[in-house]
Amino acid sequence: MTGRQRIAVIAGDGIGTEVMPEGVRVLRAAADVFGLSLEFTEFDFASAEYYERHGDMLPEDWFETLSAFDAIYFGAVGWPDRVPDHISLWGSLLKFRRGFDQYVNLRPCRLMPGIPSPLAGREPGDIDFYVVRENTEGEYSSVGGIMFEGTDREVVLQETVMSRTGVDRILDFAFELADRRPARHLTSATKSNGISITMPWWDSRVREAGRRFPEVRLDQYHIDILTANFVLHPDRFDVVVASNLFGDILSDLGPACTGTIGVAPSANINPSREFPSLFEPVHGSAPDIAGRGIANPIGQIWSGAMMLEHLGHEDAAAAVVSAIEAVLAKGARRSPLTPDIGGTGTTAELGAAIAEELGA
Ligand code: GGG
Repeated sequence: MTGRQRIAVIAGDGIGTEVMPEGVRVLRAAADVFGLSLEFTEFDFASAEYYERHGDMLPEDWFETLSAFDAIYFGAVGWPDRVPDHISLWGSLLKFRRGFDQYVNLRPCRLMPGIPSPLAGREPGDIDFYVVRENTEGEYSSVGGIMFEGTDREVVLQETVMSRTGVDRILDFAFELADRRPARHLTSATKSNGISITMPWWDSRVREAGRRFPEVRLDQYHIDILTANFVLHPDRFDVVVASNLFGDILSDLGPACTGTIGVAPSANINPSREFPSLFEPVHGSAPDIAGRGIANPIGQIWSGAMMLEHLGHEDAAAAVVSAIEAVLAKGARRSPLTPDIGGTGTTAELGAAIAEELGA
């Protein structure tokens, strides 16, 4: 038993509000089984509804409020019919990532039992890699502007920002992760022939960092051929590191190769632990299926397992992942799998089956 740990729960928008209760259900079950003291506090901000009421995605004191927590458990944000997408994202999730210096976005990509890969002949174990995405700068910069707006001379400019501190620290994290894994293989994604200043510079920082990790085999790819290789040879990857935009794209493509993005988790980590880290599924709010109770809750639940690990509960985290695998392995005839993975189950039924598998 450790001391009480406080978790801020922000369901957000769309299917975020449907998968989040299942994530919390499984975390409560894990807390019961492993004797953990987890306290959950729900917040309604970072949602279209909050924006419509307050004219902003977050309250003014969001930073002080959330700083008091040990971790943030997040659902999904975005409802383009109600709030322009860039306002919802920049007004919430990107503020958290930057404000809490969560410079690592860690996204595991694993072919799970019971989920047929769209790639022929792949079995669980064949696809098992991490995407390490730089999370605070890069192409997601707010540096730029519009001149002569609304006229036929309109000019639009947005810069990519790469700092030595920002790039070196994400590369170190990726190399350290690769160094701890049996394959000891790191792949770096850029586009250095076309993007001729920032990307060759990233490449040179990768080679420099590589000298500090001589045991790690380093590959450097252009992003275009790398995406082809994700589909053709996903078994060739172990740890993949990329800029903010490229990492975002790769971490949707990777899980798609494993059958569904619905199971993919992510951790937005502040490695210094000065501020809370944030755990969220890779998927967005999917307004097209919101309200139907059919969203896959596994990405949310697996993100909860990553949060448990971050909070020091490795056994509980491993048990949650094993429970997910066990429920999936039974297949759609014996488990209430959601439609994206071939079943007819609901979000709540799948969440309950995983909690039950934990033995709570
Ligand atoms: N749970 C993830 C989520 O809500 N994603 C919305 C989105 O557009 N995210 C972009 C990003 O992760 O940078």
